[in-house]
Amino acid sequence: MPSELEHAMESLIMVFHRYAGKEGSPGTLSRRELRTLMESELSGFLKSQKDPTVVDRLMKDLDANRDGEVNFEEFVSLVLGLSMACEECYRMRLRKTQSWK
Ligand SMILES: [Ca+2]
Ligand SMILES: [Ca+2]
Repeated sequence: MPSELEHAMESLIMVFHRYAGKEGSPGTLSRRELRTLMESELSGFLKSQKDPTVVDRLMKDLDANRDGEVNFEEFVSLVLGLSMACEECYRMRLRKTQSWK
């Protein structure tokens, strides 16, 4: 039985490959695959971004090796960035509830 963290890592890998395998290279996300992934798996984040070019800008930022595709390493840096933002919100909420006591 995998632990919570092991399960989270496995989910990350599974989600990446589910979308990366749709077209072109099965090991990397094309722009269209990234968009589909964002729309299905990160729709909350996408909705909070009013800019319609957010996926294009994200793609440019993430593509560290400039090959026009997002590999797993580049994808993980996106998840990491979003997780850090979420953790910050979490801490802020925590602090608020504590100050109410
Ligand atoms: Ca692909
Ligand atoms: Ca790349």
